[in-house]
Amino acid sequence: MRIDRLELGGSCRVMGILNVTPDSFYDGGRYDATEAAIARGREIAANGANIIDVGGESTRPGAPAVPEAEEHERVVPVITALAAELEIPVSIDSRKPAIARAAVAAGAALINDVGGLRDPEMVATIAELGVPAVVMHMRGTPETMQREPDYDEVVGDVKAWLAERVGAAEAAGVAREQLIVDPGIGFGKTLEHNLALMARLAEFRVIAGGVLLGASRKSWLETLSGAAPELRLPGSLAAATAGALAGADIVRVHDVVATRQAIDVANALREFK
Ligand code: HH2
Repeated sequence: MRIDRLELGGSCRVMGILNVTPDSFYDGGRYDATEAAIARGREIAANGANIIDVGGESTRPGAPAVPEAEEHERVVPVITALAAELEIPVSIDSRKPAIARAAVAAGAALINDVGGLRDPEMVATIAELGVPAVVMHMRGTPETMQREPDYDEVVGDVKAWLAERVGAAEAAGVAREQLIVDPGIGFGKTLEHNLALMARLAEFRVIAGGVLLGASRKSWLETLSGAAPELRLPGSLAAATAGALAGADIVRVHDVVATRQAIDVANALREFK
């Protein structure tokens, strides 16, 4: 199974973000032309990423949905080029089963579903293709998720939701080890919710085959320290390092050079006997 190429287990992996969008909250508009995106993908690989996550639809709070044909046009040529050329696996960040399918046909080795496998068609696609997938927790949709998010007990609620999604996927023929769970930092959460999830990240390890943390440059860092997106690298490094020390298998980040060094330190500490 292609999950072998991800080589999960042992050390924490760095997933470099490549948003082929005009409107992503941090890198929107920088790589929305195909050639610029491919060049950025090469750079992410050369900078030491273990995985490249290609997305064609922003999921920032309030973001509108992108039509399928447009998302296809954004991501498929980039994935085709990078998957053919690079040694590291390419991942598709999409909530749409048809995009996930086209991306895998173009060479993607991992499906990153921020919709958390809520679409039965996505579950069927993953079962049929046998590729590993990230199951992320989100409250509502990007358009609605930050409207007064509320939980009984956020860590318990998110763990139960993810376990339920993993169980439903298993019942549809997906292997549990094929799935990587993600608490969805910033997706329908307040600062306190995000901190609780990060502080207790280790508890998510028993749910499926791995854990992913995506905290890079998100707005909780501004709530905590007043920094605008372009000034959030130090906080992002602290979050990635804390995640790796809590046992994250993958950290999803914008800044590969700096995060690579931080995660090398965290991995050395994890492995130190
Ligand atoms: N966060 C974003 C997008 N995809 N996928 C996973 N698994 N986990 C995350 O935390 C996550 C994700 C949002 O970040 P970004 O891609 O930089 O922004 P935008 O959605 O505006 O493109």
